[in-house]
Amino acid sequence: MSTVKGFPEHFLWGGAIAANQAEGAFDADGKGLSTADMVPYFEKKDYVNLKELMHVTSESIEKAMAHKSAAGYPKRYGIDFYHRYKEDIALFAELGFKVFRLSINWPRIFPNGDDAQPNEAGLQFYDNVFDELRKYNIEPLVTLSHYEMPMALVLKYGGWANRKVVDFYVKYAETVMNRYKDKVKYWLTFNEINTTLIEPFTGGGIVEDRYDNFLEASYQALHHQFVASSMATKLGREINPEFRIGCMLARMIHYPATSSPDDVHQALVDNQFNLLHTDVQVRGEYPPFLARYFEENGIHLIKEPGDDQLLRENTVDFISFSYYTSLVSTVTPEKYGVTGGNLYSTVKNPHLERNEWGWQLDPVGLRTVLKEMYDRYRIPLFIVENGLGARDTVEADGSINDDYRIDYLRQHLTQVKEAILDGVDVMGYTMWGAIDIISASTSEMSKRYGVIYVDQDDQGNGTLNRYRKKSFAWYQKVIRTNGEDM
Ligand code: BGP
Repeated sequence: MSTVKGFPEHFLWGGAIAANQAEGAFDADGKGLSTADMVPYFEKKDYVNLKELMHVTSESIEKAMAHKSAAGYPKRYGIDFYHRYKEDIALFAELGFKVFRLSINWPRIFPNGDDAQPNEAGLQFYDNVFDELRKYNIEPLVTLSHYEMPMALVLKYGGWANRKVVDFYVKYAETVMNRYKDKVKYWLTFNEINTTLIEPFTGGGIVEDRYDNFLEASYQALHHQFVASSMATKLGREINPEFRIGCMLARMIHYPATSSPDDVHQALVDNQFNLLHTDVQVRGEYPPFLARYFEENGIHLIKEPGDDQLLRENTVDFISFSYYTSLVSTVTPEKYGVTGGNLYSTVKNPHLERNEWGWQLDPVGLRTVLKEMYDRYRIPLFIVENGLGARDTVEADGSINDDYRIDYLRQHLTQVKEAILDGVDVMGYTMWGAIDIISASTSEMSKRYGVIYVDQDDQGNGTLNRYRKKSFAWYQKVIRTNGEDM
């Protein structure tokens, strides 16, 4: 029984981005449209209270497709990482990154999803990025699908509810895992795979009005993603036994609003629905509670012979997850003025502050999540998203004094260290948005996460120049001292 003193010697410190929020060049060098390219064109979500999650219908897709010809995508050119990656990676190296999380933009490789051959220009771009990272001994941590499935697979096949998409994903995964087998060791199959149930278009490319039972279609899409993830995991191990392949969950821990047994049970239920994804990808089978839920909601999963064996025999090497906030469960939401039950319109936790977008700030929750998940699964854990979205101000002298972000990161990393001292095997930490990028939920620049500022506003005006925030030097010191000096 070893008693560690702090962060392990080879702790993977770094930062994370997603292709669709950073690269830009949404139609350059043969790239096809992704679902993420379309999201900004759907009805604006009120993200302060999030009264309404995004509902995507065939009609809204037609409008979005028509709109796209009218103007540059709100994701515009992201922060033009596509052309500026060398400059950005040099800054990550200056920070001392050991690892850098990014996604491969699936339609940059297979523009229509069902193309017979991959797009060489797309493959070459990521060769260049991985070569640049390795120049500085920075390990790439690659997400195969970060909400970027080819839009053509939605229009032609109906997205992940169609079993055929499993084969297109597996062909894509095999292509890139083979291509980069000597440059990339760490792979994640799907970003926040639980998004498929929360926002089925973003997570699964499925459209509401095409199904009588949309909930059933969402679980069918998720099943196909579990199968595809298992197939990619199996293939990856055959391509290179050195690969370390992980799942990725948006871990949203739920607390009971009161100590009433009903609220405590409701929190358990809400946590079960979040952890069912890691149950399948780590334990290799669906949790038993789902059978009753499926029966009560008319959900009949269509499985192919061998699916259960695939899930059982190809579980992941580690769990990666995003952590931003904790939520509150209660059997009486109306008592707290909460109507329309969805994920974020949760009960306010009286013990926690909220950021401008309504996300509750709960560093201790991260320690709890780490300990609870390690108890449940006993495999290494990797925090691949954690950070504070905020409106940063550039002072007259050019400084950006984001002390609030230093405070947020310090508090959360302090809790990570506590969890490690409590015996949890934590592989690494890639703060979300190492550099300012387009926000996923708002499609704007003003919700900034980075320790590197990018000069661009919500209308796409600006030089795109990069500037070190106050948090840059702080995070550089944390990495240099392996978390000793925070
Ligand atoms: C997660 C996504 C990331 C990132 C993050 C922050 O769900 O995996 O892509 O965007 O949320 O969210 P936002 O950018 O909306 O503040």
